Amino acid sequence: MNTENSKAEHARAKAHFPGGVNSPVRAFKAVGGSPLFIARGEGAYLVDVDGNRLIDWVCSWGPLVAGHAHPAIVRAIADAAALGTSFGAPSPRESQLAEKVKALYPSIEKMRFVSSGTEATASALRVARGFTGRERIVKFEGCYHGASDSLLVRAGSGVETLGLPDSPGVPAALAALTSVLPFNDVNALRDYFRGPLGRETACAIIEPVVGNMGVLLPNPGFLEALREETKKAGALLIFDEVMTGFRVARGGAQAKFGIAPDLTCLGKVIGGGLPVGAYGGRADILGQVAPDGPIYQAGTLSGNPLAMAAGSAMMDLIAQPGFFEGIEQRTEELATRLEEVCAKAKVPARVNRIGTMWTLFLTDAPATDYASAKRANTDAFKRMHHGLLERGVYLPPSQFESAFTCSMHGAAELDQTVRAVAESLSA
Ligand code: HOZ
Repeated sequence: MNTENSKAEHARAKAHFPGGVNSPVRAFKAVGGSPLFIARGEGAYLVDVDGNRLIDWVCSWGPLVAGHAHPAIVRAIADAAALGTSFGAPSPRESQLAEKVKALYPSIEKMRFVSSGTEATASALRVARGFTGRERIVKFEGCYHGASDSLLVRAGSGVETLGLPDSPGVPAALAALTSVLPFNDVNALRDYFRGPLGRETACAIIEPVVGNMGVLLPNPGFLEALREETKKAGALLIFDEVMTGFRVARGGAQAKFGIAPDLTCLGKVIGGGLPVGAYGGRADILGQVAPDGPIYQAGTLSGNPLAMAAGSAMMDLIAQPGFFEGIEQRTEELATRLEEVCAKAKVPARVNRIGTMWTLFLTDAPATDYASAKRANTDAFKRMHHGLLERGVYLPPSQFESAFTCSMHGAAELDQTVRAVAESLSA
């Protein structure tokens, strides 16, 4: 595989950006080699600057449920752009998208658009603290909620991939207000919320299905216990569905597991590939946000008309009968076939899967939490990742990230991927 142009672009980018990238996981540090620089996306494919065409299982880390450059989304963006790219004033497109989102997320009575998932979770924390008058928060080991200070404590995604789960620069006083509990451990969360810290806690924030340690599923009863214990302790429950929203199910993990959080964070898919985030939930809580209440949060590009138009077109696609189910069914087929080829190659592996998200863990034991996910064989993953690139398949460049299926992944892409995994493993 010729990657001369990508290497040259990486060298050029290193002069401008730390690691030559604008988000750490993209640098391929966990798998080695030079990151591919992308020239364009076409449906289920990425085309790099050397002309290599690869099946894309990253899908921009989740947003591209309809693949790259879907005509309906491109048209919506172009039509909106022709009418002005930003107003700094409200426009009807914001309510249009909010109505479509709320129809699928009934726990969201009121919401606010922001420009990224990180902004959504950071804002939701402030709102939870302002509403309850408490400062302590709880997060779960390996969950990643964006790169804001309070949440960069024992986090997943890039910080885990790079072995930096507690980042320098986060004030110790702030980190000390974040309690970390193990994912899937009902006893630990009961002990915590029934103990003295429970009554000081503003909120628990969780990825109800973890996407940022690779996909980890909640054990039956775990989310239910979290809902019950937070309520009893007077703490709010925040579901970070930035990744799981419209991916675990149309209505996210909260629809799949039938649990109503107090606040929800969304991002990725609701922007249709443009930068958008949102937080929302109970009307009495959102009623405390400025200008209705005293908790301040604002943004120049919040509710941006291009992003609203792209998100709205994406919602229309997702609402089509069979659209989501088709992607989910192909994800299930892929997972089954991948487990089969791994077993045939005698490589210990598990595919964790839900909705349209999946992770191929190279491990001989179930990955159910931070500790068990960390037992995966990252050296083998690294070799497999390069074998796959050679065979035209682009997986997330880290064992600890989710892969994503889109509506453009069809039988041919599944066949090539399964064949490439089989060949890479035996090589
Ligand atoms: N942290 C994102 C996935 N968990 C990756 C963002 C990016 O590099 O684009």
